[in-house]
Amino acid sequence: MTNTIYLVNPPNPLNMKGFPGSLLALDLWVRRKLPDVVSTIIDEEETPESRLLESLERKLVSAPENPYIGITSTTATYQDAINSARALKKIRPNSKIILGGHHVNGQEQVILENHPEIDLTVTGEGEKALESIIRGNYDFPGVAYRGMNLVNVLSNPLRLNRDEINSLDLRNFNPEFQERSTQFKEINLITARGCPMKCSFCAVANENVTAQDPDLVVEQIDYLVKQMQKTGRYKPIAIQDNFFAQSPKRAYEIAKKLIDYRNQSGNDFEWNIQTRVEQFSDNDLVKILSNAGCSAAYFGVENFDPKMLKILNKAHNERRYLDLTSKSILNCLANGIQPHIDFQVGIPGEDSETERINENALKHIGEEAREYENKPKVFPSLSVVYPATAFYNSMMQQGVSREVYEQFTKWERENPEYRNLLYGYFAHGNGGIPLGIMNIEQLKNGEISVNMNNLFRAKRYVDRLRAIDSIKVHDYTEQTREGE
Ligand code: B12
Ligand code: SF4
Repeated sequence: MTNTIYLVNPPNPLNMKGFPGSLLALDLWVRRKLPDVVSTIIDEEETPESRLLESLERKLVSAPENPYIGITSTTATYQDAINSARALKKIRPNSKIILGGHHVNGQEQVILENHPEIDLTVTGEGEKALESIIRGNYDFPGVAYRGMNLVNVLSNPLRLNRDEINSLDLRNFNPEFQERSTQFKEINLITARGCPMKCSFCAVANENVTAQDPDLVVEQIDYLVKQMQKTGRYKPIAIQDNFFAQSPKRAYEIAKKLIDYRNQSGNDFEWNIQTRVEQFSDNDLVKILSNAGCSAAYFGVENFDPKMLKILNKAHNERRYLDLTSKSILNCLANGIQPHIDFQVGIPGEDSETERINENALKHIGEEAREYENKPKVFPSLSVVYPATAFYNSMMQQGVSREVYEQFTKWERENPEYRNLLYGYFAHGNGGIPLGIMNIEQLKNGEISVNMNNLFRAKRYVDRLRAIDSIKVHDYTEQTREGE
């Protein structure tokens, strides 16, 4: 093959917007490891379906006959990624098209069987796998192709080590696309990968954390602050690590270094994080993070009903988890950090008792928040099943076909008005299967059918949460950002 790789962000008409960090990291890795290879990023996020072919044709006009083309895909953009692959194969029939990203994990065989336009898939962290493909070696952990024994695809392929994660320094990302990675009114910064917890619904669970050194975190923030000073456009920096305070020691260290940096430079800036509640029950940690400029924390609380927490496998000890949740929210309010509560509705097994428990818990939080200026903000989302999760395995055991995402993502893409019935509450989990509001028997027979009673029950439930005093319930039709 050639020494050319194109890295494509597919159209993204229906989900939260923002340039994928994956392509910035892959592009930097290729430029570093394979200096003779020309890496070009193509961004089709805003391209309407009807203009996709024409747009790609224009961007590939001087491409060789047989380039490598990598496309990134979440479950939410899967259909658009496949459409992009079809268009690209039409334009360059001799290209090798590689699909990577969260949707691929566990779906390699289904994708390769259903889509001749995809030549290779990459599971998990893609840097080393992509390097190996470009070097011509496809027999590499995480790489799958038609004709190989797909049972051999490693579910947990080679991950980057600490030095390698440190080498993915945002200051060296492609500047044009780094600028586009600014989502909404925030700038994304990723300083760690993985999460060791095993939440049943989560697409990034059960992997040790690999994190950048605190000094590098501060240097990257310094760079972003100086960029903002140059352009005069000030935005909070969103640290998009799955579980920021997983190591409280590292969180303390970053906070201390940022306080020194602020004092020495005189620069003022805001940043926010995604994390779990447990570590935030330590008021000293919350205080020092606040002093370092942390203005908001997104907690994947998910639910206040111990029964649901068990189903979600959210905590080892549900009662203790709920105590720590209350404490952490209060610590945030007392220290001027805005607490955001990610919250799931429509979990299979949810009943009126669950609704009552959650309404009461949120009322109680509202009452406690009354004396503070900040009000906790709740981000409701419909519980969904993503590939390569414990929920996925249980959905398979119930008899749903492993091809279900082929049908569901297509159906969802063609029926966007379905989300409007929930006024955007579908939000976080686009593309995933909202098992709690589906007619399961039909789903098992390959038919996509929403149980309207369950859908409207979920809507009424969220409407009641919206009426609670002193908490704000987010409306996803006004886009801001996603939670943990
Ligand atoms: C920042 C972020 C966003 C940003 C940026 C989007 C993006 N695509 O990066 C914004 C706010 C825009 C966003 C939006 C959405 N997000 Co989001 N987001 C994240 C978050 C927190 C970090 C992503 C990131 O940059 N990671 C760092 C990079 C380096 O890792 P990576 O993306 O996994 O990429 C690596 C591998 O996957 C692989 N890879 C990826 N693409 C490719 C392509 C090729 C060719 C190869 C070889 C390899 C490869 O190699 C990469 C480098 O190792 C993740 C959680 C997470 N930790 O990944 C959720 C996550 C990706 N988001 C998720 C969801 C659900 C959404 C939305 C659907 C929300 C919504 N309702 O609108 C949309 C979808 C938007 C889209 N374009 O797909 C889910 C996806 C689950 C799934 N199975 O699809 C995740 C995993 C969160 C979760 N735990 O459930 N998101
Ligand atoms: S939901 Fe949060 S805590 Fe649970 S596995 Fe995912 S990232 Fe980790």
